[in-house]
Amino acid sequence: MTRANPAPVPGRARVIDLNLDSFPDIVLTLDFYDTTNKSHFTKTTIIMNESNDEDNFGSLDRKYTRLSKDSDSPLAEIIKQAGDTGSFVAGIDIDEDGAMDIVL
Ligand SMILES: [Ca+2]
Ligand SMILES: [Ca+2]
Repeated sequence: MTRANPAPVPGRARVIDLNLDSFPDIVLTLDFYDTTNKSHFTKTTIIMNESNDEDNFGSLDRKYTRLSKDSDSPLAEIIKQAGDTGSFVAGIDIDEDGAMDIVL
């Protein structure tokens, strides 16, 4: 049996400090099934773990905000690049320059 599409991904969650603020952010990759076209596709979502008290540096009061793909944040590029076929997101310093790189 051959598949026209890649194997479906039921859903993956990665905990990565994307903006390197020492607080873990969450990247979700979820699988969906299009019954009309009978094909799977994925959506990638980023949940940012942000300060809820900007006036007090170091405050542990946090809030979770979904990052829009239309955001001005450079991290929105992850969502755009993942498109509807992304199945894996990882953060690793591939070139060992001290800055995290993203693997899709
Ligand atoms: Ca973070
Ligand atoms: Ca790097």
